[in-house]
Amino acid sequence: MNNTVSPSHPVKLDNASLNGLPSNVRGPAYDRRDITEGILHIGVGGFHRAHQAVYVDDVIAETGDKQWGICGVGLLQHDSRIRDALVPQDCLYAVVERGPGAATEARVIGAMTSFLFAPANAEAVLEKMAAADIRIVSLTITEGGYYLDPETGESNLDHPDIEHDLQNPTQPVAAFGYLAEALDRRRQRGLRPFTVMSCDNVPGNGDVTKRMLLGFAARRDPSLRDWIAENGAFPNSMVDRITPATTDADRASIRETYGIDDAWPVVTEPFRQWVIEDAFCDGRPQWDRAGAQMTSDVHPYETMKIRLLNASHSAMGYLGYLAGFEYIHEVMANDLFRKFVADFMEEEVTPILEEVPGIDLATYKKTLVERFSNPAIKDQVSRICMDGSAKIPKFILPTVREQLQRGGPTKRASLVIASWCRAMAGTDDQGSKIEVMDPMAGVLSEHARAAGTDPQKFLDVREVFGDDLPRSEVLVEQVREALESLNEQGAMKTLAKY
Ligand code: CS2
Repeated sequence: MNNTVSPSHPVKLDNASLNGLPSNVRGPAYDRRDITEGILHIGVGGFHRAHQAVYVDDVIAETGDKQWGICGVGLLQHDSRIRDALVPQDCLYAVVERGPGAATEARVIGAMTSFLFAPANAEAVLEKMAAADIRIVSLTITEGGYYLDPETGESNLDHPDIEHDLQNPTQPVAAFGYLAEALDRRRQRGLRPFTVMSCDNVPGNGDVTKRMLLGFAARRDPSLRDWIAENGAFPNSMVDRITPATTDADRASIRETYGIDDAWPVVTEPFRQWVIEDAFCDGRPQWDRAGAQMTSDVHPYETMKIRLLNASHSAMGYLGYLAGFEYIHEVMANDLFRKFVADFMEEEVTPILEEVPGIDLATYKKTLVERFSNPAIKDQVSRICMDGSAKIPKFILPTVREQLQRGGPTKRASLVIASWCRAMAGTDDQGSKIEVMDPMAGVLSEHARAAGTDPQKFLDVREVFGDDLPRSEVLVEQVREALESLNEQGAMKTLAKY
């Protein structure tokens, strides 16, 4: 029965409260008691909970197929926070969609039915992954979780985490250590492998995951590598839904508006998109019944999305940071910024995109501008600017490389690189401190400060720019010009010139 609940007595989310949800909150349209878990997901951040988990929730409701519940897994120490939030509420949580108008929609997602915190019990995670029911292991381990070399796009198997996992197969720290050990257990037990499905914004995310895992497994045992290569599957995918970090203000407003007390709700935009390569080795949910697009070739979709959406985000992020903006929609409300982003997409990115089946690029870009401008989700500039060392090489630099090769325009991308350098030096145009949140913060800040207006020192961070980009005279000159202008005149005046 649905009730209208007073915000002063909010409903604490858990299985028992599902029957008494306030009338303006939609609960799972199925009984979750007999769900079995067929998916194990590593990296239970807001994005996974607003994206894949929502699709699964819809599929279960739509098809009644209950073999694809999700077991969430956290690998990082700070994932104890999400465990402490989710486990007491039976892994239920609210997803609130906020469009640009006043209307918002809240629903409670039931697709995740358990959560395991790996640092406390690696063995439990490995055994769960090795269990016969688990047929898909999906990943949102962030762009940095793949240890990619910026220039070759190949994984770096010499990374200390990978080294650690080779030495300690039953106490891994990286996702790849877990995958390899669990797959080995399955092989020994005569079970099929699970499909490994990456849902990160990494170009060719499935292919990259496959190469990394096979390379890692080969070091453990060549026969394990061959077994995975022959029997496993690694679909590529394009994932999209802008999902800001949840704030205390979100928690409070959800309590107020919907009368539910959720320790960690997710706020997101109404838009969502998922294009998945239909390559699974042991079945999959009918995601197409929930609006996902199954295809044989994800590449054009994913390139379009990463190079337009994510790259524009980085552009707005670093320049916006310098100009003192807090939220992306504020950046977009500024004419100079809006024009800069539109021109960057149009002149520097669009020429290198191939045709994308079923998509009109002009409409796609227009929709992006609308999505970026959505004031209701309050997407944080600081969120966008996190982990640039893993994002810039995937979002911006491939475009730069291609344009340099064909003698095309890279002026605006160079300004983005320069703004990143300025931001990594740690102060904005008003002299306020910028907190650098990046695993490579130390190196980046050091190089950025040493650079001043000499781009070479910053471009020398090989892990980001490779060996090729610092040698491009065109790029070095353009970044130099941009840096000089940013230093002398600040982001706003510089934008006016671009
Ligand atoms: C953002 C993405 O982190 C970032 O820099 O560009 O998180 C973006 O919001 C998502 O990829 C949208 O699908």
